[in-house]
Amino acid sequence: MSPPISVRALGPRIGAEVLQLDLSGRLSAQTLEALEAALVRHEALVLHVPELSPDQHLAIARHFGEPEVHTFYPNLGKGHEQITVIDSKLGDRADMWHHDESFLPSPPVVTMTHARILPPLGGDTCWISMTSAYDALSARMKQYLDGLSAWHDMNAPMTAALQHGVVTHERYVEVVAQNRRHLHPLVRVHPVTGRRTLYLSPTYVTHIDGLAPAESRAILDYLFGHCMQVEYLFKHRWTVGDMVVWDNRSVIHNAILDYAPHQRRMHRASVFARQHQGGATPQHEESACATTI
Ligand SMILES: O=C(O)CCC(=O)C(=O)O
Repeated sequence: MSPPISVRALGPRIGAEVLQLDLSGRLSAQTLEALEAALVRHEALVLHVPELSPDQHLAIARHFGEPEVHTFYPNLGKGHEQITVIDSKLGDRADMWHHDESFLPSPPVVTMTHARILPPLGGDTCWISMTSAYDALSARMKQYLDGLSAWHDMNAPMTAALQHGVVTHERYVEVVAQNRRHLHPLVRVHPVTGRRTLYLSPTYVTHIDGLAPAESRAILDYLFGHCMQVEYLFKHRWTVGDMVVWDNRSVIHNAILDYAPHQRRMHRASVFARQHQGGATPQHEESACATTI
């Protein structure tokens, strides 16, 4: 029997595309499972689906977990609150390295973003494989990180945005009042692959718990620099109708802001793990030092 989808790797560590995905009918359970397997293996998966409707977008999202209403981006409104809109015309952008909403106690496990309006040039998105970055650390550094946790704080980028005049003071106060922050282990275990992955980003992580401030800063700066090596990177140049699905447990991402004054509009859905799914039910033992996501 032929496989339900055909997947072509776009890089040795991260990134793949699905060739010829037919959306004219409902996607079969077999196809969705094959998509999930490809996602877990390649960490970021490009689909070419120009005809994808918001309902189809949500139907695919539901296979991966429980679609969320995003914490701070706007959405499509009544009936489609779980389709988030990131539109430069509305002043929204995502030009920061981050795991999606890592300031939540259980951040989304998978995100899928569909390109609706693109600038003539630019607006590419980049992903970094945090599993590959972890693998490449020295044995001594891995040992040092074991058992350490870091604070992920939604207010950190808001403060920067206020300083750069990107948000109003009213909006800043509204967001900061939510006081969303959470302590996560710096090293986590992927629940499906069992691979260890670094869990930190320069956007949301403020400091490592329990370390002297200068020590925390030095370690974070080393780790951020280490992760930013090009061999862990996958970059996608969008065409309208592309959708990229990424594994928020194992990658960070950044949408390059180089297209002003042109418009860039993306529709996205992200999902929380369901208790009965692989995403939430660890298939691998937790180690004493790293926590399964
Ligand atoms: O606009 C993009 O390409 C990425 C959007 C993003 O960062 C997000 O959905 O969290």
